[in-house]
Amino acid sequence: MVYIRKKNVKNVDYLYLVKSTWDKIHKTSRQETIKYLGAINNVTQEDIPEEYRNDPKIQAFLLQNTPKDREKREKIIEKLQLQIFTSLTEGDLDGAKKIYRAFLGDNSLDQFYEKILNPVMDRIGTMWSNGILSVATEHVSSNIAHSLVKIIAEEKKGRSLYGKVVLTTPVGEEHNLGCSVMESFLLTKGFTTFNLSPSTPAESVLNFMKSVTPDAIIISITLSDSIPSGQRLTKKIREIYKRIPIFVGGQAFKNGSKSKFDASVIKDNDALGQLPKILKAKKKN
Ligand code: B12
Repeated sequence: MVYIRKKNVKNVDYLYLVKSTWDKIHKTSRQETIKYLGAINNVTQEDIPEEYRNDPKIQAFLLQNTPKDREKREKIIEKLQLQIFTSLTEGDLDGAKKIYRAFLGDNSLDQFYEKILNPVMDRIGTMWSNGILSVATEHVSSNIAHSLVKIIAEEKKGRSLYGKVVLTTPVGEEHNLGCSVMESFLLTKGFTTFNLSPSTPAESVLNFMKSVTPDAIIISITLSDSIPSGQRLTKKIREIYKRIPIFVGGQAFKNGSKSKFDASVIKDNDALGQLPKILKAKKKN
């Protein structure tokens, strides 16, 4: 395994490319410096020997640690996006996991979703709608993305501290990776989640709510055609739960839909990192 090590000398971080190998005889790992890379602010991708340059772990480290120059940062993100695009479209869950793990070494989970996975799903959708990708490839990609998010949710589950959140999509709305992504992120932030998506009839949501008494509801809507169904679901929940915080959001609101909901509509699709704060603030009120 190859990674970058930081050494601080007189308040300046210096980087080294290091190879770690397992010494079978002494049953210990050995570190060997492959290359001294220089002071952190001057290191670029070009300083990394070509055979290691595309290693997701190295990319992720550079992304987090040498981000002063925007252009460099964008190049690294592009590379990681391309790598995860290949894993998703080729049905390679192990490859996708490797990229996620490498990225998470030095970056946060919401960054992984907002900078890597979501834009790639967006690109896959555009390529599919332009006839560049087949329906089958789009389905394979979406299934791998779901499996990846499920694995993340399972391994990242934290202690339950901040209350119970129900996530769902209204009837007719089959897009539910958004709910799974939000669920996995909220789990890491100490929420208990119940993901009822996709396309849950209002009656089932209400019955479920009776049994778990949640603290908040999140409704994700992707298609603008599903907005009326989302409004009906919100209305039915409100008839019984007058004060429960309901949050509505998703791609259907990307173009500034003015549809009225008896709920908080969150139009910023990049609000993932803010979501725990928003939920906690509502709980206090
Ligand atoms: C995968 C996919 C599918 C899969 C869904 C599988 C599944 N179980 O989810 C399948 C194959 C079923 C599918 C079907 C269809 N799809 Co589709 N699909 C996609 C694709 C490629 C990815 C969606 C995705 O998972 N994104 C990643 C997730 C994580 O992002 P997200 O949902 O936006 O969620 C994030 C944020 O929005 C936000 N968020 C979401 N909800 C909420 C709620 C709150 C409260 C908050 C705060 C935040 C928030 O946080 C989330 C995490 O960061 C998109 C392309 C794209 N642009 O996204 C097209 C896309 C959405 N699909 C599209 C279409 C047209 C369809 C179909 C109508 C195709 C057809 N003719 O059959 C059907 C409709 C099915 C239905 N009735 O719902 C269009 C929609 C166009 C439009 N604007 O209306 C898109 C944009 C593709 C395109 N470019 O044309 N699709």
